[in-house]
Parts: sequence; structure tokens; C-alpha cells
Amino acid sequence: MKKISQIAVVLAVVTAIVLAGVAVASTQATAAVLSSAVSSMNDKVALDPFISTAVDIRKAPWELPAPVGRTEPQKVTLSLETVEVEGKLADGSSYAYWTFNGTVPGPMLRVREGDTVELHLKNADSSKSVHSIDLHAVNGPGGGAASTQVKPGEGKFFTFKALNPGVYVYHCASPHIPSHIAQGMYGLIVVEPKAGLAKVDREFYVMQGEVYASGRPADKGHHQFDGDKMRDERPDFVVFNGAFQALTGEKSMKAKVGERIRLFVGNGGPNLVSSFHVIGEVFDKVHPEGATEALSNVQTTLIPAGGATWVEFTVEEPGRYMLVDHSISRAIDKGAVGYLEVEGEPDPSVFLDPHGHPMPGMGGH
Ligand SMILES: [Cu+2]
Repeated sequence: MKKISQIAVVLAVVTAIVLAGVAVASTQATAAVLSSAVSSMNDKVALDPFISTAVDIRKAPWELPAPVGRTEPQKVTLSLETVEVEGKLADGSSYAYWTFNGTVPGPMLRVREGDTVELHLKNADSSKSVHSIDLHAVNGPGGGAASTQVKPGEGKFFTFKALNPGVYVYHCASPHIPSHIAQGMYGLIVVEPKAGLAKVDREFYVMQGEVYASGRPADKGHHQFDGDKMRDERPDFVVFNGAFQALTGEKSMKAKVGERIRLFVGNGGPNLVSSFHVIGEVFDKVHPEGATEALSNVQTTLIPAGGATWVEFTVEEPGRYMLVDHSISRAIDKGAVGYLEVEGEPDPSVFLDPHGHPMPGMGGH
């Protein structure tokens, strides 16, 4: 019996040693996986030096045409220029943008239902690529793309009738199309209905898009365009108006308590669908996908790639409201965030914080 119990003790000890070894190995394996995940998150991508002459390509959200204000249709001539520029992607980071008129998005165009539009597209002398324009408001082949393939230094035009009221994306449609869009070649054209849009106090112009840059937001330097990330639809930057946290700081939107706000919001893509949301507000009206018919009392609205909407709401309380893509990593980690700063008297019957906490910011520009 004594011998058997000695064997049992030895077996127990051996088993304990083996189990402990497995446990240690397993812990080491887990640690290795975690550390490799952490190190891959922290890996710095080697970038070329920041281009110090990089310009500000962010379209100011308050730069948009006034309402058309006409009761009759007319002929309208619009001119755009495609320009390739080195622009600022984030603090200390630059990127080779392709643009309409030097900003992302390009200018908002605004016409009236029934107008005949003569659209001129010039490609800057300094460009290296052919560019073009496809406007989703056009009824005709390619939305104008076939008519406007322009080489550097050249220009072309075509004419279309704005038959359908709404808010429409325009974008470059020269090969390779996804690359041209991803480098910033998109904007909005608003076709107002015959009776015009309801009067509001302030209008803003915002467009979401992905930037398939070689580095991540924390990487400083000059980012190259990364075609593999684009094909995988795996951007490290998702932005409003062209750059990381573009609509914060001096390009924040401003309004006063009691004002009625209209946001024209488009999604250049080229690939992702936006879950557009304003933190702390409910959209009183949404024209989903730019439709004539409106929905009421919406929290978050989908904006497809190559689609647009307009939303309206009244701001009741002072403070900071944040525009985001509520696929929320895109806002917090990838840059799709904008501030609407509202001034005025609080109404404690609508909202009361007895401690007066300010809304935190995101840093950035
Ligand atoms: Cu182009």
C-alpha cells in the first residue's frame, strides 16, 4: 500500500508539473498574441518627410452658395478646375490630394429645378492625370463623364437640364475611378425645387470620405496613397471635408440657440456607408438619400457611398455638438468628427446639468 501511495504522489507531482508547464506555455502564448497585437497597433509606418509647403485643402463648411431665390428657370454657367495639390492630412502629415478647385470637397454647386446648366471643366496645367466629372444630377450618359475627360491644361464643357430636385454627389470618373475619388475628387450639387427650400438661419456643407493613406493618424510625415488598403476597404482615415478632424478648431461650425440649421451632407466614399449622427441632437427633418419626401425625428441616417442627404434641426441649448459617423471608431480613431459650437442662453427646462460639465473635445486642428 505504501508503494502504491508513493507512486500516486509521484504521479500527482508529475501531473502538477506538466499542467503548470502547459499553463505557463499557454500564458506565454496569450501574452505573445496580445503583445503582437499591441505592437502591430503601435508599429510606426516609415513615411517620407512632411511636405512643409502642404496647403489647407479643408473646405470650410460655411462656404456654400446662397439659396437660388428665382421663380423661373434660366441658363446657368458653372466652371470647375481640377487641381492636384500637396495638402495637410493631419497635424504634421501631408498627402497628395486630387481636387476640384483645390479643396475637399470641391465647391457646392446650386441651381434650380428646370435650369439648363453649361458645365465647364478645366484641368490645371500642373496636373499629371486626366480628370473628368460625373454629376449624379445629370440625366445622360456617364453623368457627363464621357464628355469631360480632360488632359492637363485642357478644358471641355457639356450642357444638361436639371430635371430632378435634390442633393447629388459629383465626382471624378477617370480611370482608375476609385483612386481619383479616394484622393479627394468629389462634391455636391443641390438642385432646388421650383418653390425653393424652406428658409433656415444657417446652412453648412459637409462631405465624408475615406483616405487610404500609407500611415495611421499618429504617424507623422508624408503619406502615400495605398491601393491595397483601398481594395480591402480598410482605411485608417475616415474624414469630413478632407482631413483628420477637419471640422474642429477654426473650421468648427457656429450657431446660436434657437436657430434653425440645415446640413447638406454627402458621402464621396469611395467605399463606406456613413451612419451620420449629431451627438446631442435629433434631426427634426431628414431627406433620406436626398429624397424629396422627409422623415421626422431621426437620430442617425445612412448616407451611401455616392449618396447625399439634407437634415434640419433647431438648436435648443448652448454647447458643443459633434458630427460623427456613428460607426464610431471612424469618428474617435479615424477622424470623422466635426464640431457645431452653439452660443446662447440655456433653457433648464430642456436640459439641466447641475455641475455644468463642458463637452470634451477631440484635440486635432
Ligand atoms: Cu480625376
